[in-house]
Amino acid sequence: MPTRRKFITSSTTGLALLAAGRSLEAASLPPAPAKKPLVISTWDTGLAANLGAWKVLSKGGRALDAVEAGVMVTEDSQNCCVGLGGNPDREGIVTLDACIMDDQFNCGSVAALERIKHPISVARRIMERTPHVMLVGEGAQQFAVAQGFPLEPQKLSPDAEKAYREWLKTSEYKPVVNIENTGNKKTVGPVGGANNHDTIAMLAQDGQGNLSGSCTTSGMGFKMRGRLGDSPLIGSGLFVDNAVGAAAATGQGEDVIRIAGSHTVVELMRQGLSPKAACKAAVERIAKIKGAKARDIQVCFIAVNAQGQHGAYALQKGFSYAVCDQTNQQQLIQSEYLLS
Ligand code: SD4
Repeated sequence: MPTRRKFITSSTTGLALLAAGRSLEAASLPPAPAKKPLVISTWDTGLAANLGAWKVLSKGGRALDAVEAGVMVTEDSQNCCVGLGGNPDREGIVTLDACIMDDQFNCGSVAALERIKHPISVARRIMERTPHVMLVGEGAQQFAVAQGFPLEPQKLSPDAEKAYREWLKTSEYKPVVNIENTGNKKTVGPVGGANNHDTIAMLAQDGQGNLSGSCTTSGMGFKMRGRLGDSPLIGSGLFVDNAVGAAAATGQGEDVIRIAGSHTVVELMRQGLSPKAACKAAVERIAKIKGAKARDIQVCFIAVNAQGQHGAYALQKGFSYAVCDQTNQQQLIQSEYLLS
């Protein structure tokens, strides 16, 4: 039987790719012993984001600060994935959702936020400076401005502008799974689907063993105005219980919400499942609900338990998650998946 080691290749830049896939026995071996601190995040965009988080963690910083700093890297990038560079809704307006949760059940969330560059930081301010967990729309923007966040121009990035114009030709909404692995342009599908997965979710454990998580998104491209997915919803897009573990989701938000996905993964870890097994059980639950329609969507979970073991599982092929710890600062792991 092949060993786990044989499936790990390292480049000179230190990038290690663990090819997993359902068929590879190696990927079902127990995870390596925990190495604190640790940060994991969704898709290959997570590689750069993890380095942002690592700057905090490697200096002994808090997981909470790390998960904010990490996803800010992605929010800053003007690609079509996350933040103001993301794809707009069907009215042509970019609306952003984000949430953050620490090791003490403190959480903050912002949804349908317009013209603010760092929704994750607004979510954190809501958590720390208001009696509320969630602010949406105009009120969220007012709060952000009052807190000193600059109001950015209402303008689409060149990529989003192009994609939106293309989409307007048909106005058809056809999500295509797995398009956010930016390194693989071949996975980009037709207009109206190609840019429908637009999220980064991140989980970190700091040197003290405390967990935190963050999630930020422009939501699904060309969504109905006012549509929210799982990403700003504590319990769906993200959940952290420091005594048990943390989980986060990406993919078709509606189906993650249906099972309160991230909370479900954490509760399954509480029952003794490994992070990967818990993610798999949650994916299976969605697959069962969806029946034949499961083939039309993608959902993926990542998880870390209190012992610092991590894992992930996806409904369909193509999901990867990035891991950064003391030994591998840039590791991209291809997730196992349910449907072959
Ligand atoms: C949403 N879960 O808005 C998000 C989309 C996503 O990668 O994850 N994109 O439903």
